[in-house]
Amino acid sequence: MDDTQLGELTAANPELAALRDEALSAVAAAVGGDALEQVRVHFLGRKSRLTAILRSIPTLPPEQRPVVGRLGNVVRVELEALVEARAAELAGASLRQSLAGERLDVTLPGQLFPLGHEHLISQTIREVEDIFLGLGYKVAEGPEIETTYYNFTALNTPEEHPARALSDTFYIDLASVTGTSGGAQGTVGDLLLRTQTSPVQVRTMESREPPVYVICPGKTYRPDLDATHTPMFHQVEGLAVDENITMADLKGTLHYFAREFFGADRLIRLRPHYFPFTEPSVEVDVQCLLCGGAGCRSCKNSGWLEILGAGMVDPNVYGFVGYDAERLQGFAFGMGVERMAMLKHGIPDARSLYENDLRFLEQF
Ligand code: 2NM
Repeated sequence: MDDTQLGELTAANPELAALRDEALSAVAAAVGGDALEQVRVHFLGRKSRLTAILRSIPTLPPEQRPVVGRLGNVVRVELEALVEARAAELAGASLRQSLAGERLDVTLPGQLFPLGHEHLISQTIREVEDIFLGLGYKVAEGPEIETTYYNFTALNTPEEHPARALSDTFYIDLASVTGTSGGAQGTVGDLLLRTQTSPVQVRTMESREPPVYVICPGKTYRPDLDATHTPMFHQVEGLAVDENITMADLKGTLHYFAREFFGADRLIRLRPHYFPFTEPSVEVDVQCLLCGGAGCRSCKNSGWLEILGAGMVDPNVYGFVGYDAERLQGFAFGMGVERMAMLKHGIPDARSLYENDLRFLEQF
């Protein structure tokens, strides 16, 4: 409302002019949404004096009616706009206030969580994998619950072999698991926790054509518990099947591995041994890591430490997987990961690997 209109209004209806003045101050003075709403109802509501004045126009002297009617509406529209503007102003202020109060300093240092790392056994598996991946081998994995066929039979291990004995193998009693005698799911004694990872190699040969170069890392299970045995342990087994593979390839591969894993200049030696799945079979020793071959307590004065078993795959195994034993030769080897880690790091008791004592595990 400009000054001319205000003069006109004051002359025509001083009460309305005073009311406008009062409302302007009240709106400006309102702090907070609730207070502003009270002001709005008081000056613009159905029971307000402004509404009463506008309603009473018909009773006014005729010459006042158009002026009060016109200027009364100007006042109403003016006040409504003012209330709205003040509401926006108050909302902005309250937002600014809460933003200031709740401000986060994102540059403060965070809460530090102690960083973990891979278990020594996982690290060791990785190390062995890396060495063979560098030679072109692939990594293969398979089930930890196996059948006697894959764990023993297809590995040329006869029914009466002592490795199959109850005392050397965790058999799974299906009756105790399913409440039945097995039935279609197999007879009790057919399932076991694999005692080696070689069943993975049998499965690999079943599903792939040669040449095959794989290593099979994973958990294995045998009922032993002492300073050098835990009932769950890890193996990495390797298998190479191709044409024209000889024992010289096996020796060269394992010598390379021993130097990569234990350090340059390490010598290895092969001693005759027996495994059902390889013929001939050998056990492989590495020069003692402590005395270098001179003889000490660690190597029981022999100068050598046994690290793995190996051999040329028995042709009977090829018969089980449908490979041509006349055309193909191959070698296989298997190592205990716990044993490798213990030798490399001078760990006297395998059980300490699985006691979850961080004072021990954090050393590696
Ligand atoms: C060993 C020692 C010697 C072996 C044999 C095979 C397969 F599947 F080719 F017959 N896999 N692993 C093997 C051979 C494992 O572990 C001490």
